[in-house]
Amino acid sequence: MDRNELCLQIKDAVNHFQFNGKPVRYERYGNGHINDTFKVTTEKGGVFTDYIVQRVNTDIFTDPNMLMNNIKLVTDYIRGQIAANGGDAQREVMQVIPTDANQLYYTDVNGSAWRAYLFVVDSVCLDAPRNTDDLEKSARAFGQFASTLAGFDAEKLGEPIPRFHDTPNRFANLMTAYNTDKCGRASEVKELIDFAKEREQFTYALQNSGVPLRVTHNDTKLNNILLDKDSYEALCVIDLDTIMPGYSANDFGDMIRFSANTAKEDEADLDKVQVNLELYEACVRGYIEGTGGGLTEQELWTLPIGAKMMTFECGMRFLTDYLEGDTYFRTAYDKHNLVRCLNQFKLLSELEKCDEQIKNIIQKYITE
Ligand code: ADP
Ligand code: GN1
Ligand code: MG
Repeated sequence: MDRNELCLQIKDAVNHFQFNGKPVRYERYGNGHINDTFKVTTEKGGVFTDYIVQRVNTDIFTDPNMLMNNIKLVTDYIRGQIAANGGDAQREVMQVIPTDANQLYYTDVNGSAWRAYLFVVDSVCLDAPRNTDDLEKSARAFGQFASTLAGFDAEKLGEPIPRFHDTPNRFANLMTAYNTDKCGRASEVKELIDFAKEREQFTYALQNSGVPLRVTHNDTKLNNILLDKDSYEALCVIDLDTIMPGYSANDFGDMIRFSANTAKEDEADLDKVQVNLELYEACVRGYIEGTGGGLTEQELWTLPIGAKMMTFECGMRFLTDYLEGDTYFRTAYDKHNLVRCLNQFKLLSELEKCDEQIKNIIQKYITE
């Protein structure tokens, strides 16, 4: 969709929510790869209130009704837990703002689905940790998020993206995209395909590990958590689109993939892509503490598998999207997805080299 069209759509959408006052300002916001996100400010009697308004990517989330139902169920449940523990429900859990027709999302004349959340005041989010403390705190918050949801009945949740972290299936999709070669890009990526094929057996490692399915977030990037703008304490887990049953190793692993990389996930200079073991350990410490003893020992040993799995899977997803014509992830330039894949595959090779050191880190937190 071009910018003008999106502009017209947001102008209309902001008038359809139960906001406090009239919308007076809106701007593009954040660095997500999937939805179109805006910060919207309303005014009533000199009082300004901020909201997040998003055009849901319905090419990816084909059932916005199920999606928003999941989010409402989960956020209501978390709000109940916060109230029981004396927390600040205004800032620690996302709040869905209903539409003027009292629905969880608004469908415009073009069929686009729009939703709104209260903007968590005085919050920021990071695209990279500034230090080990940032990551430890965020990992702890993602761990706490998992333990808060431990009592939530997963049967109530729909599956917004089927087989989201089914890594063997992601491998099969990559092979199909490579063999179909819709955009004539296959010859460019032969080495990357060979790299993936050498690791096909590994894709089954979590499914064969016998660890339990839990209610997981499934997209635990650092920029999916809000921090207090002054103290940088973790406040609120966001981007709840992919909450589904999954493995704790996937949530842990996606944090490592994104945050223990010495470079951003789309850094093109691969020499800069290394594993920062101090950040890795901070993430282990924070996540295990956050889950409050809720993970079995067997699960703890799968955490490093999850780190490699999520890195591998994400690399394969970027490459699949490149081969299919860049229709899934938002890209800023022609070979963006290819660069992202190269980056993730380099990170995977680096993680593989650190297997022994990482084992020692996990051991430390199992015996402590
Ligand atoms: P995407 O699925 O595209 O990643 P997100 O739901 O993660 O979309 O939102 C994109 C960005 O918008 C986040 O990284 C964060 O910066 C910001 N954001 C989202 N929800 C809120 C909120 N309730 N309060 C403040 N900022 C938010
Ligand atoms: C997407 O939505 P966002 O930007 O937080 C993607 C994740 C990927 C990530 C890679 C629904 O996350 O699965 O790991 O990009 N989300 C979806 O940066 O596919
Ligand atoms: Mg996001």
